[in-house]
Amino acid sequence: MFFERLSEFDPEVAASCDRELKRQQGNIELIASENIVSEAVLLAAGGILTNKYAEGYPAHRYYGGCVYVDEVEEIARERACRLFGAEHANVQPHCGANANLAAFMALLTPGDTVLSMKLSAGGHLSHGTPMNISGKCFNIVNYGVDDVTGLINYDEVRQLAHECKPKMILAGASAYPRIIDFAEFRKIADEVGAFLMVDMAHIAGLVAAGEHPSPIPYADIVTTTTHKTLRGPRGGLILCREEYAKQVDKAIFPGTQGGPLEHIIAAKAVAFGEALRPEFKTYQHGIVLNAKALAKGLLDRKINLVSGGTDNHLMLLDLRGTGTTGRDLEVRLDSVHITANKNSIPNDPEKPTVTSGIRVGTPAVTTRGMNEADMDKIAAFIADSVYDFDAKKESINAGVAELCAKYPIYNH
Ligand code: DSN
Repeated sequence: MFFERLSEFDPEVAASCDRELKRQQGNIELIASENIVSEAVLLAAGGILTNKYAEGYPAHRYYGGCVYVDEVEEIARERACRLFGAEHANVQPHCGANANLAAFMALLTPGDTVLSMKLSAGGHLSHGTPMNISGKCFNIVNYGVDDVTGLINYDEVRQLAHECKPKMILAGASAYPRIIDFAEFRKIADEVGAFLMVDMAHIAGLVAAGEHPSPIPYADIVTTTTHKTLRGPRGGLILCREEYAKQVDKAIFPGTQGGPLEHIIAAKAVAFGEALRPEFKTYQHGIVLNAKALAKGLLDRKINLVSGGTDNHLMLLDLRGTGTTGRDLEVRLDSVHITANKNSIPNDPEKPTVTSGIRVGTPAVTTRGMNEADMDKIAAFIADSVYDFDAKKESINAGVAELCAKYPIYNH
């Protein structure tokens, strides 16, 4: 439906886009960081604002003709502040990694020490890994998770903070299935005179709806992407107190980015508007209920989970002892039209390209309307893929096709 008109101009690209739409329709999407946006978000993201250069900020641009993109960017900024109860929003980051880099540049000087979560414990590349600019320009010290419980050990964070005296502590993760105690992070930061930055990319939708405690009252700077649980277009966002507003804005432009993507900012504004509606709270609650149902279904079928379950939208399957690796299971699931990603688990004996874990999440399936009973079916598909794949492959495929047909996307 979206590509009929495009195909009149470029049938080759339109055909690939159409095949991708069919893939999304015909697959169960369990990648915890993905979602399915509304038609309104798609329309804004594909709109004519892509034609406009607008370096700078509303009312302070380096180009003429910005009056209407100024309106759109102001709507996005105001809605983002209202949604999260923040004093200042910068809606220009092209992605989460750019938002994180700008947050570092706003508060720190290259060479400063940052205490952040280890990548292998569920952290993120842009939180200071050596191959990322954050790791190349700053002195990074890492905290992990407890070997037995899989939880953040706040005593370890405190001890490391007192030892390394960081200029900033960074809380937030890409593969952490439990509540993060931002108040405790604030206490630790205050004890050592550090800034507190929170990357809430994975849980932003849950935070907006009150399903996860908000970092806003505790953090000096909060970054997020807009496309995960928040269900907006692919992009980034920075929220901060007014006292850091100028530093943050300068760190994005001219610090680390050029012209903002005003069409994507329009789509962010639309998504923030959707998130301000009551039905968004129902949706986020559904994500959490579905995650708990999926976790129960997996545990009932003898699949271990890191930390024993989930409080949020995701869980990490611990495949040690099942005879399969994260890489193998990702391939098997792909072949039965279930999409997930291999993921290291804490102290993983396998290398990162193999892993002993699979990360799954419920934002996209909940958007499609799937419920807790459906999660139990999906848990059975996954467990059968682990323990009895050859015998069950055909029936899993049929079950996936039935579920996908029951919950169409974009009425396709
Ligand atoms: N790559 C994202 C994820 O999948 O969690 C984080 O940026």
